[in-house]
Formats: sequence, C-alpha cells, structure tokens
Amino acid sequence: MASKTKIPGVSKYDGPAGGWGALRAVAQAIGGQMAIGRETSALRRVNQPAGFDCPGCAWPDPKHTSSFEFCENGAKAVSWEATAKRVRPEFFAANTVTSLWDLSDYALESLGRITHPMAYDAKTDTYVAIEWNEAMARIGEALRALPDPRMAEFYTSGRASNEAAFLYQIFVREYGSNNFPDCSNMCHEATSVGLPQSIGVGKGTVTLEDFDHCDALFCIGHNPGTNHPRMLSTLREVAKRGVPIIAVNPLPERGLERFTSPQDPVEMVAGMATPIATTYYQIKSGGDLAMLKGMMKWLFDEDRNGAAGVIDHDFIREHTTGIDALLADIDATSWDVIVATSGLTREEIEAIAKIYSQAKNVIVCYGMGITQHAHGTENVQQIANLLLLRGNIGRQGAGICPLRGHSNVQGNRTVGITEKPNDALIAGIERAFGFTAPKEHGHDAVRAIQAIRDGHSKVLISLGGNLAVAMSDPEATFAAMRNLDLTVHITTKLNRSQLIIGKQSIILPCLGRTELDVQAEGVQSITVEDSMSMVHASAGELEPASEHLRSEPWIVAHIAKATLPNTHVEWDALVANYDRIREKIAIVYPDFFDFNQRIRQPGGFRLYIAASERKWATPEGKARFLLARGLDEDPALPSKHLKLTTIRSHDQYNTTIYSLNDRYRGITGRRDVVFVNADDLKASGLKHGDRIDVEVVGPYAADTNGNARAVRGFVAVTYPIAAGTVAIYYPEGNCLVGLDSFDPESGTPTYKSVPVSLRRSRVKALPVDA
Ligand SMILES: Nc1nc2c(c(=O)[nH]1)N[C@H]1C(S)=C(S)[C@@H](COP(=O)(O)OP(=O)(O)OC[C@H]3O[C@@H](n4cnc5c(=O)[nH]c(N)nc54)[C@H](O)[C@@H]3O)O[C@H]1N2
Ligand SMILES: Nc1nc2c(c(=O)[nH]1)N[C@H]1C(S)=C(S)[C@@H](COP(=O)(O)OP(=O)(O)OC[C@H]3O[C@@H](n4cnc5c(=O)[nH]c(N)nc54)[C@H](O)[C@@H]3O)O[C@H]1N2
Ligand SMILES: [Mo]
Repeated sequence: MASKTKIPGVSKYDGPAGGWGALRAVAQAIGGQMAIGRETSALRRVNQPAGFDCPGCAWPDPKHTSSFEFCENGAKAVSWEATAKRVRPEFFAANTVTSLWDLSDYALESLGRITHPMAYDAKTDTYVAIEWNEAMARIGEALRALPDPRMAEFYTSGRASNEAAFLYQIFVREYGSNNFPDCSNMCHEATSVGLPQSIGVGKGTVTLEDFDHCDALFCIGHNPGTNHPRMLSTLREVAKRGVPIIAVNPLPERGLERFTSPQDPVEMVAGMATPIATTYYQIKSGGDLAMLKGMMKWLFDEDRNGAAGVIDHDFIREHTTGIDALLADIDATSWDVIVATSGLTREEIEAIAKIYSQAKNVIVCYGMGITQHAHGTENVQQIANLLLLRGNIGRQGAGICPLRGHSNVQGNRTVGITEKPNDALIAGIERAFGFTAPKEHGHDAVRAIQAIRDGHSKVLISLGGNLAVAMSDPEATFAAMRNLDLTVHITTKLNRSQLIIGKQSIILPCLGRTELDVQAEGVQSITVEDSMSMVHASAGELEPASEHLRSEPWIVAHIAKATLPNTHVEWDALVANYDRIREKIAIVYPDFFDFNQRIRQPGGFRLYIAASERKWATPEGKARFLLARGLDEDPALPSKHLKLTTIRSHDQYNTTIYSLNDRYRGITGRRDVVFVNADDLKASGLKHGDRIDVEVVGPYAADTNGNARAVRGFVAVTYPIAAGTVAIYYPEGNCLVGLDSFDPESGTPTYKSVPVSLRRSRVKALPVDA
C-alpha cells in the first residue's frame, strides 16, 4: 500500500471495522434491493425470540433474546433475500440460457427471486414455466429410471433447515444412496473428520459464556469483521477485559485490529474504536502446522528445563493417550524447518507460546485459513494437541471453537447429511421409519464431481447452493456437469450452476428463511443449530416472493413421493406440521429428546457435547494426541514459489457477490486483483498496478485439457500480506485449484494454498465497473 501508483478502485481504508462505514453499507444494500415496508420489518425480526434466524453466519446470538444484534453483513444477507426484484417466466422466455451465461455471477443473482418452477427447453434454449406436479413427475421418473440409486448425487448447502435436511436424507436413504456431497465438504470437513479422532466430537466445545472467562484468545485463519461480524461484539468484550487476543493470519484483517460498535453510541460519536488483537502474527499461507508444532516444542522444552505448570501432566495422565509419540515427533522437528515453513521467527513463535502458557484458560477460534489445506485435518488436530497439553478442553473459559460457515451447516450434519452414516444413524432410521438404510459410504463433494466427470453419476439434485461455482476447478466441474441426464436446483435465486444444462434441467423455487411458511395445519417454524451447538426455532414473517413458492420440506417430500411409490414414510403428514418432523428427528437422534418442547423455550437449547464435560467418545475413552505428516504441503516443489490463498471480500456471501467493493481492504468497484507483498512483487520483477498472470506450479499446473492453470490480466496490488503469500478472491481463484488437489483425509479442496508464480501479463486490462 506504500506505493504511490494510482489504480482505479484501489486505495487504503483507515477506519475501524463496523462504525459509520458499516451503517452506510447497509443503507446502500437495502436501498438497492428492497421493497419499501418489507425491509424494515424484516430487519427488526432478525434473531429475535419470535423472528427468524439470520441467514448470514453461524455465530450464536446471545440467548436469542436480546434486542436486534446489529450486523452489517447480516443485514445484507437479509435484504438480498427479501429483495423486491423478481425473475418471472417472461424474463426466461426473453433470455436464452446461452445469453444468461454471459452475465456475471453478481448480475445473475441480482435479477431477484425466481417466482415459478421452470424446466429447460432445448428447442428454444430457454427455461419454461412448468407446473409443480409435472416437475415432480419428471424428477421421479428420472430417478426411478437409473439402474442404480448410487448414480445420483444429492447436494446440500448449509442454509437448509434441520427439518428440510432431515427429510432430504431420509428420502435419499430410502431411495438407496449415501451420496451426500455438501458445502461442508469444502468448508469445515477437516473439523468434522479431525476432531472426532482427537476429542471424540466433530464440533466446538465452547459456549458464548466461555468467552467471559478466557484469559487468552487465539484467532487463527478467520476474518470475523467480514464473515462472523456478530463475533466482533464478543471480541470487543474480551479485549475490554484486557485479555490478550492473538491473531494469526497472512493478511492484516481490519475486524481483528479495531472495531467500533454500532451499538455503542459513545464509540460511534467519539469516533473511538476498541483495539482488538494485542498481537498480530502474519503467518505464511499453510504455515500454521509449523507454528503449532513450534509452540508445542517450546512448551516441551520449558517443561524439561524445569519450568513449573507449563504442561498439565495430571490432565494428560488422566485424560489422554499418545503423549510420548507426540513428544518424539516434535523433538524430531527442527526449528529451522518450523521457521522456514511458518514464515514466523523462532522468537515470535516462542512469544506466542509464552502467552499461551501463561494464560489459565485459553480458547482457540479458527476458520478456513486452517481447514482448506492439503493438511487441513492435521492442522485441526494440532490445534487440539496444543489445547490438550494444558488441559484447555472441557473446563470453563477454555476450549476449541471452529467458526462454522453457513448458518445451519452444523445442523445439517447433525441431522444426517453425511456420506458416511454410522450404525447409530442406520439403527435410528430403522426405529423411526421401519426401513434399512444403506451402509456403504457415498460421495462427498469432490468425489461427486469426479463420479459425474467419469460418467458414473447421471443425476444431480441440489438443495440450495451453487455447487459448480463453489467447487474447485470450474474447467473440469462445468464440463462434467454438462454430461448429466438431470439437474434439479431447489433455490431462491438464479445462479450459474442452474445454467449448466443436462439432458433435463429443472429449477424449483423455494421460500427463504424470512418468509411466512404456511402448511396444511398452519404456520410453521424451522430449527437451526449454530457454531456452539445451540438449537433454536426460526419463523419467517414476510409475504412469500411469489404464490408459487413452496417450502424446502414440502419440495423434498414431493420429490420423495414422486420417486418412491412404496415409501415407508408419511410425507404429507410430516409436511403438514413440522412438529411431526421434529418428533421423528428425536426418534432417530435421542439427543433431541423433547425437541418440540425445548425449542419453544426462549433461546432454544444446547446439544450435548461430551468433550465439553471431559467425556471422550473415542475408542480408548481418552482424548488423543495425534501426529501430522511433514510440515510443508508441497515438499517436492522448488522453494521459489509463492502460496496463493483465496479469500472472501467484505461484500460477498460465498458465490453471492453483493457488490464489487471490499471496503476494509481499500478495493472499490473491482475484483480482478492480486494482493502481493512488496518484496515478492519486486522479486518477480513487477510493480504495483501491473497487469499480471498468476500461474500454478507443481502437480496441478495443467488443467484436464493440458492448458496452464492460470488467471490472466489481474492487477497486482502491493499489500501488507505475509511474504511468500499472495491472495485473490474466491470464486475468481477457483480455476487455480485442481479438482484432484484436496486434503486426503477430509476431501477438502486446497483453496487456501496453491503453489503459484507471477509474471507480467499480455492480456489487456479487464474493465472496471463502478
Ligand atoms: N459476509 C459473509 N459472511 C460469511 C461468508 C461470506 O462469504 N460472507 N461465508 C460463510 C462461510 S460458508 C464460511 S465457511 C465462513 C468463512 O469465514 P472465514 O474462515 O473467515 O473465511 P475466509 O475469508 O475464506 O478466510 C479466512 C481468513 O483466513 C486467512 N488465511 C488464508 N490462508 C491462511 C492460512 O494458511 N493460515 C491462516 N492462519 N490464515 C489464512 C485469510 O487471510 C482470511 O482472513 O464465513 C461465513 N460467513
Ligand atoms: N476458492 C474457494 N472456494 C470456496 C471457498 C473458499 O474459501 N475459496 N469456500 C468454500 C465454502 S467454505 C463453502 S461453504 C462453499 C459454499 O458453497 P455453496 O453453499 O454451494 O454456495 P453459496 O454461494 O453459499 O450458495 C448460494 C446460492 O444458494 C441459493 N440460496 C440462497 N438462499 C437459499 C435458501 O434459503 N434456500 C435454497 N434452497 N437456496 C438458497 C441461492 O441460489 C444462491 O445462489 O464454497 C466453497 N468454495
Ligand atoms: Mo463454508
């Protein structure tokens, strides 16, 4: 940023996170999208006891009983859904799918809400309105025609309610498949796979109250100012208590530096901000494993040198296994390698370790910076190791806190969206519905696309989301999906995945969370689970965007009825009153006992997390110290490459782009930028403002057609990012991630560390839209 070259749309943001800038941004988002009258009532009911759950993020709301928790990005998510704009059949008639393909992802979604079920017509290359009965009949027919139920893929995006997701998995399992690719496979799968092996549960162990009692807080690889904005209030409270907050991130993120609370009139008027992180460590992308091992190395050494209380030996003896192997592994890891891989100095790592060792109660929060790596699962497990060394799990003020993404992604997994059903789930389904669900594991997201690519799967049904754009390797993914016999998208808005046409393609428009859901027995509410395992009800109140919309549970039930003539499930009765779905959930999952009573209590209830009480659901009945393979994700590569990470701007929700601005990073009206450290830019013979190409090096340097994997003609922006790391926005960067490049344990694509090199581009600049 030191550079003086003036690039259109690139400047410096000096304000805090939140504050007046946030209020302005909300006003703009609302101004552009909403109908008068609709918006104010919608915003007043977000996260209120009788209102709906914010579709923005999965950070808990204090007891769901507080007055409106202000959040800029939550407001954007709500207004985006509650928009007054509509995509009607006449619009589809006037625009071929081929012409729609040329619109940007931003333009597609900003067309508004889809009003009618639509089916693709090859003769006119348009989507044509279709009746619900007819759509269901076609879907049922195609699914029944498959020679093997394992030839269909059933995707879920984490906005679906518990009720919709539960019905969906029951339908798919009765149909005979465990093919459940879901957004979690691209997100926190490293947590879901890694933590059960470590501590017996694939979820966080802390509650919001624990933050009032922690003595140090680590924020590793997440960006709360943008992605979990309601967390800023918590961070602010922790900072005000004088508790050290350690941020570990290759980019300086504004929300981790300073925050002005829009709910605090004194701070707003005085222009004051609460400093957040006491210390900011700019790690190299992919360097976390090395840093965590370095911290543990220091702890072990201190302990051996006689320092008292650095390691909790009593806890380790009573509650864990594997300490000797961990010690040997850490001893065998040299400081040289740790320093080179992390990009931090030994002194820095020792300083972090010291803060960690001096705090009685420590919480570690983490996000995509940890999980979306070839080492994602191991990263998560090393965080667990670090916490276990000082008994920082299962007591007040301490624990592990994965920051989940979609507002109900955790709940989806809880109620059965998993390609690997365990015996308890199969027995539960038998108990509740009287049929035997398949045991054989199905496909996760990457494996689903691979199966489609290889011609093994012929049908894709998506309960929300934008799989084609969210997935790695659009080259391979788009081409694969064009070979499908049938695509079905249950959706609120138009997106690119729906424009990838199979032999048949159907769009089924559904109610959003803000909208009133009336079924045969009256007004319904749904339930969701947040990052801290709190389950609560949510009921929309807005008039639906069109009379033709149906709820997700209704749609799933009707697909099931059309597909399974001899079903064991009373679909109509379940949909008539969602209390009946919840009764079934409680039969399949005994942890949901008295479900209907408990969600009617203000704030809902917390699901039982055994590790929070130091009960370890592992084979040994103990928490386990687990080992990671080598430190470097790309050991075979020449040392002179950079690591590319893909990040979210402040004005996007995953593949939904609200605007082309990224306020806190000083970017306006464009997304074709590459954030590069000044020294790295210079070493590549480039300067601020140059058009550059980012080319992948290593095993995935070429795409499936043998072409170099690259983005071309992007603008280099000098940025205070860690040396050795470059950043580009998601999904613009997805073409750089090979479909076969993923964490072998969790299947998560390596979105956060792609080996690349930079060079001057021959491509002319892309236009800058304002
Ligand atoms: N407004 C808004 N809210 C959202 C979303 C959204 O798109 N917009 N998405 C939702 C979803 S699905 C999710 S999963 C979450 C995502 O929330 P986050 O986890 O915050 O997601 P990202 O922006 O992908 O990246 C996180 C941070 O990791 C840093 N990082 C990158 N590589 C590394 C690394 O190797 N090590 C470390 N330590 N840090 C690294 C980046 O600089 C960035 O600050 O947010 C949810 N909430
Ligand atoms: N390079 C790179 N790629 C990534 C990531 C990254 O950090 N870098 N992050 C990954 C992560 S963490 C995730 S979670 C995935 C996200 O993957 P997805 O969850 O598949 O993607 P979204 O963009 O959240 O989905 C947006 C679409 O959901 C639909 N939608 C919105 N609301 C509703 C609703 O209420 N009901 C229904 N049925 N549909 C609705 C709309 O049509 C909208 O277009 O992307 C992953 N991809
Ligand atoms: Mo996510």
